[in-house]
Amino acid sequence: MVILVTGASVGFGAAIARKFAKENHKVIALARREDKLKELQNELGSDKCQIIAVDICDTKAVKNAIDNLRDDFKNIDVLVNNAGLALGLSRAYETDINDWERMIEVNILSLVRLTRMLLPKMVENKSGHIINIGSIAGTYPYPGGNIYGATKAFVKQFSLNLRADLYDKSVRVTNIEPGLCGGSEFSFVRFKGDKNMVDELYRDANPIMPEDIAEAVFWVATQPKHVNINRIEMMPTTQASSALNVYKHK
Ligand code: 8X3
Repeated sequence: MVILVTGASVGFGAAIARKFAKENHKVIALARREDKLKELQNELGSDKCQIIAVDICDTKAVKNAIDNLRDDFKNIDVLVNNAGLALGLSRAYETDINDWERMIEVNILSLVRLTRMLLPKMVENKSGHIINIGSIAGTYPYPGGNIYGATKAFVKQFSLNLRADLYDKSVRVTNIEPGLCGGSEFSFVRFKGDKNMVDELYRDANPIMPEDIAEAVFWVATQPKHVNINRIEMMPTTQASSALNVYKHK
């Protein structure tokens, strides 16, 4: 198979790229940071890994790179929409509107554009798989999850609606919904580089790891063709959805 993974320079994306390459599939690794992508390519080998160093939000550059892929990488079987981010954990009335817009731009707009770009060929080939990396935040609300959770709820519903359009086209769609995950830059980005907050969050939490996500992605992609896994929701054993809050007026 040929797999295109976005946000592939570190974390989930790099783990997914490693897993598929290890299982002898070809990986197109897309991300902004060329140095990180080159390291990954050196590790996996250029016969197994092609890199696209672009900003996922630059649709023209993404399209241009995809149109110019090496012949043996041209036929993309699986798109893993992994690129995404959370910015801040402030209450909705205090948050920075630019953070909200950025999350909508990356988590929704860039995902939608790339999916729309690749879908026609999958439909024409009567084969393909869109694997979205959603989040438990798309199902369970929590304070400060506001727009991040809403973007992931979008991704969940978009995945289900894609299924409705593709059930007769042999193209599969899956939403993988992880909870607290370590070993990635996710929380570092969310807390804007505040290492103490990151350390505090993960201390003694035994979170799931990028390799756990990669296993789930690989599993859904390698099910028999007649099987579509709609959703996988995964949390560390130490995490659960929170109790409902009741504020008591004094
Ligand atoms: C991130 C998972 O638990 O931080 O998608 O909301 S969580």
